[in-house]
Amino acid sequence: MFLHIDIDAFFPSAEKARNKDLENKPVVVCMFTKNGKGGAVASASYEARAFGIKAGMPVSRAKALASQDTVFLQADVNYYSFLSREIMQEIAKFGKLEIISIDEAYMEINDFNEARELAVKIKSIIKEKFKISVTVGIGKTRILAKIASKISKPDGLKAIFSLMDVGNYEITVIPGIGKKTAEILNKYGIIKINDLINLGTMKIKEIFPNKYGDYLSLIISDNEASIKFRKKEKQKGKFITLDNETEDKNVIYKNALVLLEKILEEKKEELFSSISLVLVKSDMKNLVKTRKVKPTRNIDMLSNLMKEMINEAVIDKPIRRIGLFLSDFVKVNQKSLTDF
Ligand code: DCP
Ligand code: CA
Repeated sequence: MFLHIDIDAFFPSAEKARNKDLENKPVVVCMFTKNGKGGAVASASYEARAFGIKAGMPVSRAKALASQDTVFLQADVNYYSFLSREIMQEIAKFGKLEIISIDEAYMEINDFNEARELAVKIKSIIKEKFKISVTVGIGKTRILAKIASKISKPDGLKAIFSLMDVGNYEITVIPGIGKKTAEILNKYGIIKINDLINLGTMKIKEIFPNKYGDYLSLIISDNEASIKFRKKEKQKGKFITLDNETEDKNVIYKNALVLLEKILEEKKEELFSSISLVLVKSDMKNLVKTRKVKPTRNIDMLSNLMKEMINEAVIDKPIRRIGLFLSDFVKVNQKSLTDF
């Protein structure tokens, strides 16, 4: 059995935990742009979700939907990371924890009754110590545990033994089935999980003759499947050709910074979760460095990462072209341990 432990509305809950005045209020945590006008919603408390406010939405749209007493706050990612570590440490006292994102983790437990007792214990301890509610899903596989928590949020606890247990839910509760895949499957009349189970592995592999089809097949057979594929991240990139080839890291940095500013200017609402630097050398060979980040559009943070990458780069030939790519933050269902 696996537990999937997922903190409810993590960023807003973290804000509520340190400020009693926010209790029961709609709270929207945002990544504002530098001038404070634009930006995107990072997460909305459940009270704010009732107005239709969602993660990823432009702040302007969220403000239009919000009630008068809705509180908008700038994300304080350092605090959330710190809190995340504290909470994960607490949970890790009960067993081996596989942390998959800032607010999600799995734990493998041998026995079902034990899993259930542990889930209750974890929920109450986190509430008591941190004033934060978590949802715990229990499942035969990680995916089933994750589905269990997804459908029982917030403050939920649910166990699933087979995908059939959730046959009446829409296919989109399956991690990895997003809007686009759902649309494809809907065309085949597949709306609910039961439809997908009845479709069978052969037909699934016919529709998706790739790794994704293998993944869905494993899921409907209640086998452990790892989501190694990710939804395609939308990338925004730019290149600049230097007037004069150079090995001077300061010159490279200054040019890269211009690219960064341009990309941020063109993608005003986006948060980015990875930054890649491409240095094209005079022998036309490429040097590529990438850094993952928590969703951000903070120019200081991104430019610092850029500086780090440039400092690390071994520049053995003059550089003639510089490229910079930022990837949009897309919600992925499973992130690797190293992302956080
Ligand atoms: N996050 C973000 N931008 C997004 C999605 C998430 O910055 N587009 C951040 C804020 C969230 C945190 O990651 O608080 C965890 O994401 P979840 O998807 O687990 O969402 P929440 O914890 O906010 O809500 P819940 O798990 O209750 O649905
Ligand atoms: Ca969460």
